Amino acid sequence: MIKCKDLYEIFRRNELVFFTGVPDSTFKGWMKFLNEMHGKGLTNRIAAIERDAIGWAAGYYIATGKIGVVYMQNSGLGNTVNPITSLADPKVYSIPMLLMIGWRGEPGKHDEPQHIRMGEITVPLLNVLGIKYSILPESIDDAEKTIMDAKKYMETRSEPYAIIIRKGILEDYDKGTEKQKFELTRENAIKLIVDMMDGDEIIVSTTGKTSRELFEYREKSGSGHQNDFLMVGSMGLTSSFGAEIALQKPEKKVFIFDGDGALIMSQGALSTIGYYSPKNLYHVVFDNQSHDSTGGQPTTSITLDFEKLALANNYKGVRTTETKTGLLNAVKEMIKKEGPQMLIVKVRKGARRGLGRPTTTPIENKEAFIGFVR
Ligand SMILES: Cc1ncc(C[n+]2csc(CCOP(=O)(O)OP(=O)(O)O)c2C)c(N)n1
Repeated sequence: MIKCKDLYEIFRRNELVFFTGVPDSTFKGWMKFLNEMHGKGLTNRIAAIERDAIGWAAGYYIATGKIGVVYMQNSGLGNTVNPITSLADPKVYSIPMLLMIGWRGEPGKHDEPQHIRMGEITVPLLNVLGIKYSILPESIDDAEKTIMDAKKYMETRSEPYAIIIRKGILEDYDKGTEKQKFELTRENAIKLIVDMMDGDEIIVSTTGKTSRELFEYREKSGSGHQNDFLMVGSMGLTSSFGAEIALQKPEKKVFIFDGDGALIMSQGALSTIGYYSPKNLYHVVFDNQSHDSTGGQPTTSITLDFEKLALANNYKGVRTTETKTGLLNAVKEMIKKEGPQMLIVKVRKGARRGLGRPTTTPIENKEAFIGFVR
């Protein structure tokens, strides 16, 4: 296993000190390290979506002549295909950058359904894109040689290069716990909202622990899963998916359970939602100011005014709360109003230990949900 500090020293010796991307749990220790070291010898530019990270790294190269490192989970590789082929590719601007890709769904290893296809096609996709790659070796000396060779390749050819990171290769760096400023956990907030429903509402819940917590609560309360669509992959798509269901099924109240990271990733969808304005749409954002599901890395939510964002996009109303009583009151008031409405719930980072994963398959989830919705 490679220590974060040792990996950083290799990057530093190779003048690779600019990092940008969207986090992945495959290297969550490394992400934590980058966040802590930001401004102290390296830059960690938090990107909203992987495709933007290609833009940040390209801008960095053009401005400084130095090569940036773009990190991502392989689920985000598809989001980079357009800027890789139309900006970084040697047939266009020929911009070198090092892609650091976490390999979920590696063939032969157990992983969740949403990672299987991308795990299989990660290497073929790099081949199709014409990107040379290596798999990061486990020994530090071999890792150093890989990164040095990658640097040489990028410099001589002025092209992107990819390093694929298997699960368990990088150390799980942890440096103490952080102070928590909010009263509610995301799981508590989910339970409180679900308990206020009368059973006929639809919930579309976002990628990561939100969907896992909702699933477990439904299991525990024995209410079945038919009302819920768990968006286990496709981060950011709960908003468009949920809003279209609301437009097609105006007689049902549709709740979107979103995360700040996922909402930021798909901010454009808010504009479409506001334009078509489904009256029955209630968009709840659990804002823990982080990508909690991949290890709690910061998002840019701290400088984002969600209330202004929603109103600027033509939502009919918006409210923010951070307490239990505030939440109960806000939901009671919100569902009396015409949508689209947004409710921002400020929650603590973190989840319960031992939180499970859905035990039904996505196909079972889809079929039960269709049965309820149609
Ligand atoms: C396109 C894409 N990029 C990255 C990921 C990895 N990923 C899964 S959940 C998650 C964090 C989501 O953060 P947020 O929406 O704020 O919800 P939280 O986990 O904080 O509840 C990330 C980065 C992914 N699934 N898909």
